[in-house]
Amino acid sequence: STVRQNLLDAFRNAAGEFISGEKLANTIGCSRTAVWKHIEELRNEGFEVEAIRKKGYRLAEHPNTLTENEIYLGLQTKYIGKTIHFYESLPSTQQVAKELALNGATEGTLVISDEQTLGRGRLARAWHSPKGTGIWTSIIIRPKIPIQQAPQLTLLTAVAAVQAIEEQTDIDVSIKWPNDLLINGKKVCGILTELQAEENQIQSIIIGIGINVNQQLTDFPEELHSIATSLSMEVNDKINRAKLVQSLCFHLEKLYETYLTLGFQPIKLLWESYALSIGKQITARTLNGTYSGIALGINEQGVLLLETSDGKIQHIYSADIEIDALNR
Ligand code: BTX
Repeated sequence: STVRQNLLDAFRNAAGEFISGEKLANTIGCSRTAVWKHIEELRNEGFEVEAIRKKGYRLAEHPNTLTENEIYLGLQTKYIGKTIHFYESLPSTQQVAKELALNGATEGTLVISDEQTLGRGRLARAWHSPKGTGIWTSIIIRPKIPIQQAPQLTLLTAVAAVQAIEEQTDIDVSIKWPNDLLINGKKVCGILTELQAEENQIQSIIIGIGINVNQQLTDFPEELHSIATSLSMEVNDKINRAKLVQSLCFHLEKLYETYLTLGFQPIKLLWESYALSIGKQITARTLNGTYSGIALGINEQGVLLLETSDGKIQHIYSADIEIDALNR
């Protein structure tokens, strides 16, 4: 609710100092009883709110949980993540975000679930999303760009996710075109972008992001043991998921603003600096066939350019790529 958000804003502005109940009621525009009721709810969620007579209230501790309030409290964005739809469990956040987008949800609306029972990757593949361990989120954006440029948003999101993970963990992450984030060759994050268009006009893009955060090896099904990893497994520590979401929103908004004002070029440069496959011998499996060659880079559209042994340049729009063993 907005009262709740205003309360969190007030605590955030107070930066750990006390605020009187009266002042809270005034800035929020509600009764002191209502303030008290919302503070009780925050306490039930694990926030530690100190109350001292004559001084008022102070937010002392945040819980290390993933809740709407916890995410909102540390958010440093103008619109990405400002509206949060949090769920304990969902089949897939993509589906909910799509429905919200069709019903006019504002740009930056974020859907996040503590668990997905039917998480999806590309081509209807499954995305394993166990409870309480990862970030399973879908974000709605509404860029006024031609449809054929939409894949650029996948690459932009990959850069944002790398920056957020590196900021929160100090781990080096690399990107495998187009949408995989890898740590030491293992997948830690996947991105799925889907768009809704009408008469050749983009209505919305749903950016789906899955980040493996606090899983241990046994949380993954057997078939993922050799290909997947989590941030926690890499740093041997628990990672604060709410902070990571905040950081993701922050970097996503910054890059998106850059993209809208300056175009894809600056994003392309950043993306290439994290990309794993450029200049390497790769194999690309597309729906129309398999191609092998040297990955030259991406073009202005975000399309992968592959030089095959006969010197021809293939444009790869969508594929699974493998970096050939000898030159990893
Ligand atoms: P993708 O098609 O590139 O990758 C899917 C493949 O990745 C699977 O076939 C499997 O081999 C492997 N995989 C499955 N789960 C995991 C995992 N947890 N970690 C590492 N590897 C895995 C990638 O598609 C796009 C994933 C997007 C997920 C987000 S989560 C929020 C949103 N909601 C939703 O349903 N999907 C998106």
